[in-house]
Amino acid sequence: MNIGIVCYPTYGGSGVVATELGIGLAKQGHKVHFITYSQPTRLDFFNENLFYHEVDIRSYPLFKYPPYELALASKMVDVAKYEQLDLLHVHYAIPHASAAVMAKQILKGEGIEMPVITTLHGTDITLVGKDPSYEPVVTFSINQSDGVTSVSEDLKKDTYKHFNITRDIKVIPNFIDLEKFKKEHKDHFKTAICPNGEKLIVHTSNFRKVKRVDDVVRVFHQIQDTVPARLLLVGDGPERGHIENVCRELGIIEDVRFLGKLEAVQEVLSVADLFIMPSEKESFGLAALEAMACEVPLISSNAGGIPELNINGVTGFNSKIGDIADMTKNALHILSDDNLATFKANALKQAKEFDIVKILPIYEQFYEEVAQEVLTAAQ
Ligand code: GMT
Repeated sequence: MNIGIVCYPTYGGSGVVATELGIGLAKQGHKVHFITYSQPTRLDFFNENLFYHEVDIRSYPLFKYPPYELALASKMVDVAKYEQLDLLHVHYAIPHASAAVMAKQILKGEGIEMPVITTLHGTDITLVGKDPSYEPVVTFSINQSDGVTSVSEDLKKDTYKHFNITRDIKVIPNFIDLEKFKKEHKDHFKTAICPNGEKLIVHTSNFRKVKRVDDVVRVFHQIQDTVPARLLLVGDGPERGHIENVCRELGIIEDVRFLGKLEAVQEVLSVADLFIMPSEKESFGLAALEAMACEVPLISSNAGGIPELNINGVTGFNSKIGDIADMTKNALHILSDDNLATFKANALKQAKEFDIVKILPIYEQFYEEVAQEVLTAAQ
């Protein structure tokens, strides 16, 4: 197929999923056209089936806010027509779904039927989307899409709860490339960070409030009362400065390293003993899946779709949001010499359920079904 993919190209789960999906589809022989405002982060190599179309945003003194959605819709029309797309797949509802619905209408006026699939990723529903400033447009564009997917059962449930949705939502979970995310032998790295055999705890996120990085640091602080440990914080974002202050106040700054936005996060995960994801909201938790693929067990909150990934008592533990005492107790259980190897093995086993090799064909079949339905309805 000839597929147009629209996503946020920067760091972030939805952009990563969209880009890895496009790369996977290209390897299967599909032609994939990314339509975004800058080159997706992981799209930094040549493949004969991958194309990139940059959205051109023209500003004008009259515009206080340049109308990105209009420029995006125009670009979608252009690419759909001239590259003869079979389908547009947009990731993250705002503003991609509404721009796609507009592009679809424009193309229809020119006699071109363009199937539109929208994938809901999380905050486009649970945080931003349900805000009254966006809700009517989000509802409209979900209902006007020809196919809708969500990355977990929980996100699907939330979507039906918060919006007046009149169509089916298919759950297609996040996935992982196990060739890329696997435990590597980086023992020298572990020795450098944990010279006395300390346990290594890792958290990766975009450091937004919703990630509750405070809780990571507080759990780590309490773990240290019993087990010598080090904490690596990967990523960056608005809460970073505040978290540094919390580490200073708790007197643990010497045991915490801020690594910033790392491209090869699997190298760090390869030497980790535990991953902490205490999020307030989390539709799926791709960062946790990446950790599990590198054989790292999980301490998490029970928010959103996390329990669909982290099986309580098997791959790690889920606690109530903000229950630092419970998270600490569970972390110590996992880190004990008797249990760690089993939890690590279970984490990898569960990650294999989300192997891209299993999930990609589900997308391909969904594309075929939706495209066929649109063509049949138009005849
Ligand atoms: O977690 C974020 O803040 C980034 C966000 C995004 O849209 O890029 O991630 C969301 O989509 C990911 C991919 O589907 C999911 O794995 C994350 O759980 C989800 N984040 C939230 O729901 C907070």
